[in-house]
Amino acid sequence: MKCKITGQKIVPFMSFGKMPIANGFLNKKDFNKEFFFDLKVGFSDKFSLFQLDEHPSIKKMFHKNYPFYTSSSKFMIEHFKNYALWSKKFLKSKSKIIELGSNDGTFLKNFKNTSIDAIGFEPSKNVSDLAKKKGIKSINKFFNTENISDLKNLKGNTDLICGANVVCHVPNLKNLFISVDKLLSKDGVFVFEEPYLGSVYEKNSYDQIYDEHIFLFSAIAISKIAAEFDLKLIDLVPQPTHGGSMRYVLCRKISKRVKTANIEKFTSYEKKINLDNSEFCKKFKKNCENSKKDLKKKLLELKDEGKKICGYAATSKSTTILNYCKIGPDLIDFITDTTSEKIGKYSPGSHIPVIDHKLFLKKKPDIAILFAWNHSKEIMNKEKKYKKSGGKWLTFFPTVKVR
Ligand code: JHZ
Repeated sequence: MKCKITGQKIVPFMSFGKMPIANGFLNKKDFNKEFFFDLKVGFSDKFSLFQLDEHPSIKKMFHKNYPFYTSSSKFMIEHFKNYALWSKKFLKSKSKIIELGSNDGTFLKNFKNTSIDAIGFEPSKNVSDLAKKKGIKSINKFFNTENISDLKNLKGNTDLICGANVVCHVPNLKNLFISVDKLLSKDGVFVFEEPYLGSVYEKNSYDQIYDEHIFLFSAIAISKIAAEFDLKLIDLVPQPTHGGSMRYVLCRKISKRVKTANIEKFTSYEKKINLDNSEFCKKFKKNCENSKKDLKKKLLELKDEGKKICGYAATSKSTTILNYCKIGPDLIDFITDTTSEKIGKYSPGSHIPVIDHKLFLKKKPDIAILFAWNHSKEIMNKEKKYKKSGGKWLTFFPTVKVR
């Protein structure tokens, strides 16, 4: 395995086994031609960078029918509204903004009917089209040096380049940072929020590791990467999204913007738990293996007791859990979901039927595994009837619990 930045050799420290595309929901007729790759992870000491070894091509992952809509959660709609409000401190009345991976326009719609000129880059046609329908400028392309070449009026002129859950999806980070450099204004900022390695390690939420998440970042890793591209990390803002994310704020090295105290705070914390070097990897591997054993054991016990078990939300994350723990239709009868592209299909690799969320109560499951555990608050609120009728939730991070 080679570091995706330096090209230097890395020895992978663990494999989660053969994995399909996390969002590759499929029909029965396609089971025998399903794509798999070896989900191995490694750590580059030079950049303190947690990364995948192999991954499918980006075109295989982000295609014309990508089954994830940012607006599928009320919490995320609210989150992006607040993100937009927060980012206004970097903007002037006529500023230009570019969002990377703008999906269905949930973030950019907050700049509609303002004097701000906002454009999104979104490689998946279905979600990009939905944004366009809402009146949002969405370029249906990957964000890279080639695809930004036409944006003459944005060169050196963009005050905010931003994204959420996107930079960790880009294998060619070098090209991404070069593209940012071409577009960013002198005092502009590059802001992105991504699942945080510190949270993944502390909660053992290894389900953040799947094909699309090619990197898991920390403050130390981003500081080092920024320096490589003449940028500096000036602020860190922890976020509750996706089970624990971090918002990184970068600007040009020559900018007069100053670093906040959060840089030192999170850097020291990460050093304390060894996220700056590969020392933590051994413990992380052991934690994943234990978590896998505990979850499998609990499911087998519940099945022996004759319980009807289902999954709640066919998340990308659940693909890692189901395939790594070898959980299939023998243990889980079905998974309910709200996304039309997933309903009626089967879960990647594990081949569990995905059914419409509207059938959740009607099917009367005894146990529902909360795969969208990051949306727990929102889901517990709307599923009070399930609990009242005797249904139980199974959660698995940081430990397996049925309640
Ligand atoms: P959710 C996505 O991951 C994909 P996922 C992506 N690759 C990424 O990086 C991360 O986000 C950060 C369903 N659902 O948000 C709808 C219900 O059924 O945890 C979706 O299928 N009922 C861009 O997929 C799925 O969950 C509900 O009440 O792990 C979304 O899951 C809710 C709230 C969701 O993201």
